[in-house]
Amino acid sequence: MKSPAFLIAVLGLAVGPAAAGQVDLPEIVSLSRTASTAAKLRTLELDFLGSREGRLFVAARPRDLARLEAEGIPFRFETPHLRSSAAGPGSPGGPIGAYHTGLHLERDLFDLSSKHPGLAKLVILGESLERRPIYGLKISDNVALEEDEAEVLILGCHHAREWISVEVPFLFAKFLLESYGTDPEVTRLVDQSEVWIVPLVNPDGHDYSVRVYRYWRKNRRDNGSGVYGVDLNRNYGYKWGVDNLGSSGEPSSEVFRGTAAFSEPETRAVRDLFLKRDFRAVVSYHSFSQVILYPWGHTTAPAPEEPLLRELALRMSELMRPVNGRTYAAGQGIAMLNYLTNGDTVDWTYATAGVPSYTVELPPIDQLGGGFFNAEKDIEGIFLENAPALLHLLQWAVDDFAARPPSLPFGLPDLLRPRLVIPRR
Ligand code: 0X9
Ligand code: CA
Ligand code: ZN
Repeated sequence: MKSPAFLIAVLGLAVGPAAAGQVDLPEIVSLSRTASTAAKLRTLELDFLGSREGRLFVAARPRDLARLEAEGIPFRFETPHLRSSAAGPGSPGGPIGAYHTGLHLERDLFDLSSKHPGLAKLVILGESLERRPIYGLKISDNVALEEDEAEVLILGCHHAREWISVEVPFLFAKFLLESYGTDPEVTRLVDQSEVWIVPLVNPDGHDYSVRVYRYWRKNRRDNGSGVYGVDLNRNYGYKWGVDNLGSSGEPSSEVFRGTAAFSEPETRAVRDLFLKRDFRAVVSYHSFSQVILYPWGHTTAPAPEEPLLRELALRMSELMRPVNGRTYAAGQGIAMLNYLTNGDTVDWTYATAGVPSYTVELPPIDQLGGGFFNAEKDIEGIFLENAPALLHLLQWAVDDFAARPPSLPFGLPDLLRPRLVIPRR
């Protein structure tokens, strides 16, 4: 699990303009975690990846390595060890192996919707800063109709480098569509619900991670002075920027919140979909840590109706464990990850609609387990263990939501639900 040092150390790593045709590729290095290195890390603004067994792991480009040397901080190269499980090029699928690039995802989403015309509808929810479409796939019987059915939202890849978080939502869509008509329970659930799947919320950042800098996290907002990116998981509108612990006002920070809530077109696309629909549950996929997190992220105080949030999360975790023997710990953000987040996705969905909203951090559990690099051969297993959790949440939304309607006891003004028009292709 990530340590409290995360926020301290993630003070930002702006990737400056690469010298003509040359990319400054980072190494993963580890440093011993002492009081003096921790203090120096703050000032060095390194890209902190996680900690384990008294060592801090950072992605360091040559410039950063030189600084570490100048500071006399000893470090150890971990790249060869950690890259052994990296996705490599040349495998079937595309330029990043079994993982989807944005273009491959687009192709596969089109394929899915054209193979299952009555069940799947592909919608452009909005456009990224660099004008890439942000796709949502709606899955339901009579998909062209708006029926009064339980709606569930599944999001992936707010953070560019978390490639596995594209694959789980995509594979879940494929699974629902391919099991329809064969598996009676999936058929029942698809008949009685409308599932919205948005596998790639941050297409610009993802593309940058694929082509230029694997560790890119934010979107590609030009903040001026050669500094790029807003952390999309700090840009939502509930308690946005409420303190400098859960996000940063510093543009070069890896957790830069942007200049205003929903300043980014990518978060606006999710917001507009959410406000237009009537979701009963939300899951937003990230990596890594192997945990199920529920609100609040912005405070250590428990959310209203925490018992329901916890009960569902624990049940999801129980259903996941037998698949591959991996345990996803469940809890409130601060309890699991040891740091606060403000302006994150699920705090906003929970505050806005009062419905169970989860951040699922996919495997591995830590940096030594591979960090943001999941082996291609592990994609399927990670999907397979997440499927029962998603199905359980879908069952709850279909069967149990009405009996236990979550309320909004914390006095938020009931947000207007403007009739937003979803752009069509
Ligand atoms: O910091 C984040 O945005 C998420 N972790 S990640 O390493 N994928 O960046 C965690 C968000 C946790 N959210 C809440 N606790 N509400
Ligand atoms: Ca329907
Ligand atoms: Zn993330």
